[in-house]
Order: sequence, then structure tokens, then C-alpha cells
Amino acid sequence: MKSRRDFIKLTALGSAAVLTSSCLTSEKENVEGSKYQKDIKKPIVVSTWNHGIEANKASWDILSKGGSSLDAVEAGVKVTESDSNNSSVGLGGLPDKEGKVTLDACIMDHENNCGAVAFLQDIENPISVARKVMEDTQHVMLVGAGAKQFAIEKGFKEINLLTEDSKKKWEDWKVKSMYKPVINSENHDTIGLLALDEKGNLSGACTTSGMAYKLHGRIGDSPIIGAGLFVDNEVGAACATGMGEAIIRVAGSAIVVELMRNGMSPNEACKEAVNRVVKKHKDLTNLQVGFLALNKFGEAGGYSVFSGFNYAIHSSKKNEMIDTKFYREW
Ligand code: SD4
Repeated sequence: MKSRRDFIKLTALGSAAVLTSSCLTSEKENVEGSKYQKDIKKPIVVSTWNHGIEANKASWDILSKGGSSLDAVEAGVKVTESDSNNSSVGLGGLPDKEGKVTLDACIMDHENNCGAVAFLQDIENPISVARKVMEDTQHVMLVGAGAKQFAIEKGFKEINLLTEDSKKKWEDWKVKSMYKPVINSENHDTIGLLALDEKGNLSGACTTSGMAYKLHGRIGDSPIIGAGLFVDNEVGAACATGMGEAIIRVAGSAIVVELMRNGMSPNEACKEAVNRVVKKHKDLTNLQVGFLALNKFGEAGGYSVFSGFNYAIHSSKKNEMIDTKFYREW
């Protein structure tokens, strides 16, 4: 027989569950119900750094025709992955210490479906492989040789991702033979892209070649759901860029979404997540981290540890760059 104490415990748990579920329902109604419907800015797409302008255009082509946010985020970041002039994402990405280009990416939709690949080599569009992991397997993440084998089985072509330019930069770096992988002003161009479609559904994508000259086998935040990217369709979406280790330590993107759930605006939530990064690291040297967020109402915001972080935002009005506020001058 259950004791009175157990009964009280269970009853308390029961009421908490009822409270939680009623809170969730009313949150949902606030967003989807008629009261706020007219205030939602949709469709809309936001993405990190200057290359976001081109990525947003590809996403917008889909969103403006009523397409899904999932298709939009994949199409958007593929533009950056296939741009050989970008040295931090996909083709042309700077290699690791051994001269190998290894790619990390993840994707997440409005139903918390997610897929990721990490330490993937010789495939131009890791985001599309991540989507296949999400849609065609029981798993969330594949890494390394297994991820590549899966990609090839799915029909992706094997290509050399190391361009002449990236190879030259790596060779110059080797001459100095200093193991000092840092996020600096030329090495911070991961793309995170978040979209809200006409139906009010959010999705996100994040893809990178990671920190230049990293240790072979190193994986950053970008393919990790909750670190480089997180989406909760009841609240909003967030993505991260910068020093992956610091972002993982604070569960960066998941925290931004939770802060928005608790009532913060995207700008406030990104600022508070940056404050946590700052608080947890004694040495901020080269520790650039930027967060970008988009809530269910189509409001966007960002914040970074150091100056220089910006994001591109495409609404029905225009596609423009916004400089975020920051904790410290670079
Ligand atoms: C990483 N977060 O691998 C990535 C790098 C990055 O902007 O975002 N650069 O740690």
C-alpha cells in the first residue's frame, strides 16, 4: 500500500504535470490562436555572417512560394557549402592539422526530428546527408567513415574538398608548425540558418568545416543538436557560431531557446547565453561565440562575445545585414 507521503509526492507530481501541459497548451494557443496571428512576421529567414545574404536568397525562393522551412534551410546552407571561396564551410573549407577537410552539419525541423553528420570527408553537401540521416534512418548522428559510406550509398558523389587556396594556407600554417587552432577574424564563417515558413513552422540548419587546423578527429558544436542548433516549434530556434568547445560547455542553442520560452526576446536570450559563456571561461582570449535566434513571432536577434558578429535577415521587405551587440570589443 502506498504511504501518505508517497501519495502526496504523486499528487504533487500530477499537478505539476497538469500545470506544465496547460502552460504548453496556452503558449501554443498564444502563437497559433487568432489573438497573435496577425502579428507573426512570416515567412522569414535569418543566417549567420555575410554569406547569409546569398544563403537567404535560396531559402527565400522556397519560403516565398509557400515551401517548407525544412526545404528552405537545407537549400540555403547548401549555397554556402558549395561556395569554394568560403574557407569555413564545405568545399574549400580549411583543413585540420593533417590537411584533411572534415565537415560537421546538422538539421532540425518543427517536430523535433533531427539529423547530423560529423567528421565527414569528401562530400560537398553534408547538410543533405544530415537530412537523409534524419529521414531515412532511426538515428540522429553518423560520423566519419560510417557517415561517408552512408552518403555514398545514398548517391552522394565523392569529391576532393581541399582547394588549391586552402592547401596553400595549410602549408603556410605548417611552416610555422605551431599548434594553435583559434577562432579569429578570418576563421569564423560557420553558417547557421533559421527559417519560419508560411504555415508557422520553424526549422534550422548548421554546417561548417570547423576550426581551421584542429586536431584530426575533433568535432565542434555545429553538428550537435542543442549546441550548434536547436529548434522548438512552440518557442523558437537558435544557432551558434564561434569556438565550439565553449558553445558545447553551456549547451548554447538549447539554452537560448529555453530563455525565450521563459519570456526573453531573441536579443535578450542570446545576450544571456553569451553571459554564461563569459562566466564559465576565465580566459576570453580568442573566445568568439555568437548566437542567433528567431522566435515563433518571426522576431530575430543575436549577440556575441566579441564585436564583429553579424547576421542576414530576409523578410518580405528586404534581405539585409544586421550587426549584433557584443560583450567586448575584438
Ligand atoms: C566549430 N563552431 O567547429 C564551429 C566553428 C565556427 O564560425 O562556428 N566558426 O567550433
